[in-house]
Amino acid sequence: MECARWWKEAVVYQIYPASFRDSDGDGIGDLNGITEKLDYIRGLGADVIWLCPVYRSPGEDSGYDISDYRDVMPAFGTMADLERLLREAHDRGLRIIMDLVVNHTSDEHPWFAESRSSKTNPKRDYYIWREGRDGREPNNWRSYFSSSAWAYDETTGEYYLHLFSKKQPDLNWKNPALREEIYEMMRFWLDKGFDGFRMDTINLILKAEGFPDSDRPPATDEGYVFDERLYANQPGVHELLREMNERVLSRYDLMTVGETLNVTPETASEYVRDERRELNMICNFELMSVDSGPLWKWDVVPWRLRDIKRIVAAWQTGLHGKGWNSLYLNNHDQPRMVSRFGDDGRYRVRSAKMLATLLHTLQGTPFIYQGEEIGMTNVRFGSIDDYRDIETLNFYNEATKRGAMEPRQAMEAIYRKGRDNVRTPMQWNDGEQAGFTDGVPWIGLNPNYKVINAERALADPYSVLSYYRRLIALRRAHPVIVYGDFELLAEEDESVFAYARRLGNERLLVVLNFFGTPATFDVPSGRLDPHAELLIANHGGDGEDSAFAETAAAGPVSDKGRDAGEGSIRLALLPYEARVYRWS
Ligand code: TEU
Repeated sequence: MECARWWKEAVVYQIYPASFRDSDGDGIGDLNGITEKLDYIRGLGADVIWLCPVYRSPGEDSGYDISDYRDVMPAFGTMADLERLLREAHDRGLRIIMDLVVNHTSDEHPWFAESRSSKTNPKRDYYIWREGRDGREPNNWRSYFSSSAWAYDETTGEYYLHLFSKKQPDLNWKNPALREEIYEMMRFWLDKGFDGFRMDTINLILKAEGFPDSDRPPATDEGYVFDERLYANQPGVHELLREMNERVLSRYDLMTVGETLNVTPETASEYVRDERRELNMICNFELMSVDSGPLWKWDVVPWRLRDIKRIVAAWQTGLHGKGWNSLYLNNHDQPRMVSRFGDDGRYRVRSAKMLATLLHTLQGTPFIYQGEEIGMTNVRFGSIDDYRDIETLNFYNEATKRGAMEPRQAMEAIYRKGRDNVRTPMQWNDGEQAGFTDGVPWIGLNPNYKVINAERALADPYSVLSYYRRLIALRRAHPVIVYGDFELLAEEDESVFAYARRLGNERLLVVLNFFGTPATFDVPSGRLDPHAELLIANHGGDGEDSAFAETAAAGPVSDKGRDAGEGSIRLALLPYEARVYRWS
């Protein structure tokens, strides 16, 4: 049995401040805008907010390039606004975790200004500097945001490492003075009362010893190789996290979530097992790569349900009893879940609810990304000039300049995978600028706000939002959802994802039709009690199959399932239907 912790039972709501709510009409979301909407978040049932970076930043990578860790981005407001947000949140029983971005800073951070000024500056060693090799970069590493991971700096004639953009130099975590500054900065926020951290790319903080070349073939004719084996999970990273835990984290009652790249359930457990004293939970990417080809995420391939099942099951069973995971189907870096894994046309509402059912009936802490709860979708802007995200723009330039892709093809990839899909403004109502701002938004709105918006969702008992509220309430009511074990059923079934959860005598059966065609599912014997209660189902009132919807209302199994012989029960499922049964 897992030991109980508040952060295991919590539901997190992720806010991307620039796109949430603009209170002062400059077109950029802000802190006072978030404060305005706290009742909305509380009303949903969430209990923690993850605030994406709000620190001072030149905005090269939307705040993930920090120039002052102890100050607030002026476009978002002031320190007083942030403190008020925290107070108002706490008054409503909501906690706030901050984004901790300490793999790198902005190149406009004063530490970097000093570091680049001379080879003998005391802060030289806060970053990673190397001499070139034969007039080129020190090695063949490729950055996450295209091209070499090294940039040449004329002042001293050396290169610095940047795993992300050139304006995001990597910090040197081997330097104890640097670590001390970071721990001090963490205490600064925790002493203000913040409730923890989501730690950006935290398992990249040490790089492969000696910075060896990758031996993989280069992806492009530039010759640079993207090789996470050399960037992530390097020896020594656990010692550093234990030091951070000892010096800072363990002194407070916190929630800590490490964004970890290139981990398996096994390597992930090393970050989160209780006795390791490192982090509470991690966030991993395996599910997010099911629709990517081997080269990069822009090489979009269809996902297969069997991969989704295999990955979910591996994480559910692999970490059970060993450590905690976060659950998400989208975030500020990933496309909208309903567009990616569901159907954002005819079955938008039902498929969004089906995916939400998955998210909220697994073991782990669910993370909801703003707008997901009203079923917001990907966007298709007409021109590359409408896009703002650095990763997207770099990809477009690289792919089209090299002639590797036609512009149209590159745009198609962006429509599927680009990060701006989730960065369009939150759709509050069907009025001017969707109620996001009185000014001109910094990035275009998704034109579907007339139909998809929070005001409408709040008024509709059958909306995606109403369904999220019910799911969240179920998590509170039934410990089996949080603490139960997991068994994958009917692994081979090509359209239905089904699993059982169990805690003591309490049982759940979750059945999800993942596609837009009806399906039948024969429940393996013993996995559904004929007197089980239908805890929640996702159809009815969505008008998406009017002929069926009202007749197939909730009720005990015996009303709905037919006996498929030998004691097994056959369920007939509507397109994208989700059902959760419970008994004890
Ligand atoms: O993301 C880490 C990361 O690996 C991303 O580059 C991810 O692979 C990519 O966005 C998928 O498209 C974190 C932050 O979440 C992201 O917003 C930042 O850009 C990045 O770190 C650098 O700080």
